[in-house]
Amino acid sequence: MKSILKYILLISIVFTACKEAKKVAKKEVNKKPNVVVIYLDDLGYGDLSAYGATEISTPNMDLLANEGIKFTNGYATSATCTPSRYALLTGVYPWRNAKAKILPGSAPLIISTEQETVPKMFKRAGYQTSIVGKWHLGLGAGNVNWNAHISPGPNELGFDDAYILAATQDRVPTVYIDNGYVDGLDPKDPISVSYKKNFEGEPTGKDNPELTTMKWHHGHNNSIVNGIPRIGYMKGGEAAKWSDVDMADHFLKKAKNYVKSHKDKPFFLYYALQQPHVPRTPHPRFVGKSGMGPRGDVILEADYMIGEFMKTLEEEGILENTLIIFSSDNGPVLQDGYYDDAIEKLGKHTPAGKLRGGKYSLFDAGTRVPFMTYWKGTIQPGVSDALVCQVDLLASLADLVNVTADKKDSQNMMAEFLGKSKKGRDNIVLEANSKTAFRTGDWVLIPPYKGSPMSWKSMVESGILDKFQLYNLKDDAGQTNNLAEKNPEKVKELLAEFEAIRGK
Ligand code: NG6
Ligand code: CA
Repeated sequence: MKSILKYILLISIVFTACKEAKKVAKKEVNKKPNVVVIYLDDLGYGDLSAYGATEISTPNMDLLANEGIKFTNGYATSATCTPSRYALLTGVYPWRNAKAKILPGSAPLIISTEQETVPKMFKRAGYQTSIVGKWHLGLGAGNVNWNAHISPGPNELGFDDAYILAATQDRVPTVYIDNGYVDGLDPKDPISVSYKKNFEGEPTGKDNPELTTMKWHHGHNNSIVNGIPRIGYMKGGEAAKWSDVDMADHFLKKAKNYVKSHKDKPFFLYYALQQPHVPRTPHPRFVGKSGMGPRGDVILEADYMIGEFMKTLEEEGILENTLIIFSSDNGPVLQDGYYDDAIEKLGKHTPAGKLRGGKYSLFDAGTRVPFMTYWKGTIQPGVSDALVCQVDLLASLADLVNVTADKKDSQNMMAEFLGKSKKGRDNIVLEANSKTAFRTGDWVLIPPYKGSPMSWKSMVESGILDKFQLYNLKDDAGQTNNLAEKNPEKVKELLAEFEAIRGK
């Protein structure tokens, strides 16, 4: 009898010890949450139903906004892609690097391999790191040989895994790059790329409109791939060329597979979707679904992909241990180089919401973008007016995973991202086409610049005027009331604050 009791006691001790060990292990896991940055391309402040869109429904993005923190003053640093992505990954304002401008597909890497980056920081914290999707920060050191190992690139900047499109969907080379190698390349059919001149005998959008299925409006009249004329010339690589309509599914599959095969250790995944940048090429199952033409359809497509991705996190049992940060690299544009009915079929939809301007613009819609943080079970849903910026990811995430980082312009907004503080940044320098503006509190100062007030080809207001512009966003979110002339003292005060950061 005694020995039976002893036996039971022993079993219960072992059982409790196991339970405790499991608890500790869980805590251990919880200490290091996975981090996923979901980044869209040209998605506007008003493009999500959670941000007020009434003509389009984005349930999966809405879930992140409504069950996480929805930031109403969340910014990209820039009104175009390359500089915003530069800031997101390095924590450095892009106007500090003259090369951080929209890059051709053949441009060399603009981030030094010595520089601090978000993935390097994560690696120091013991994380696995990966990028799936759009890169657009240059590759190689000049004169890239697309038929050999392409380096330096994301792998040399801290990403253990990198499955990318080099630049943009509208730029050559129209192939995926898998850890430095063109995916599916047939060595007997090497790729050549040029942004200067065409390869002999190759058709172009300009000379062979009969071969195109999408018509170019401005630019975009060089090599034709899948019936779509692109920016830049390319020859060869037939078997490696991507299918535009399958791109979203393709990236989703890569992102899902990454999660499935890396879920046992903490990971950082930068999932950079290509929508709704041009060319807008929804998969046939999304065509016509928005009633708004391809731009609306690819927003629905992106929303679906995000939903599927979230399902994977849930199915793999790691949703509650994953912080998701969602944003877009710059504001919206309708006409960006192809005839695709974006304007004609827009109806009552307002991609920029209540904001003025759009992509390329110094006005707020250029840089103020949807910005959400979601962490099931950890972040309490809420709306935050805190001023936060993508450049803050470095310092904030370093704080989350408890390592030091070379922060530069990046500020620790982790408390804001977790909904524990609404303080935010005091100010932020905004950039569009290498011109800068300054927001501090609710004030925005745009210095005088030479140039056209309209980017005519894209029909977006550039925000450029030859005199000072001063707006107070508190009661003028649409930036219609220029207060500069009436408030010279305020202009002076803001300019001094601006120049202290930006230089004269
Ligand atoms: C512009 C392209 C535009 C788009 C943009 C980059 C022309 C006329 N326009 O130069 O279509 O590709 O670059 O967009 O070529 S971004 O979101 O990657 O910054
Ligand atoms: Ca973009």
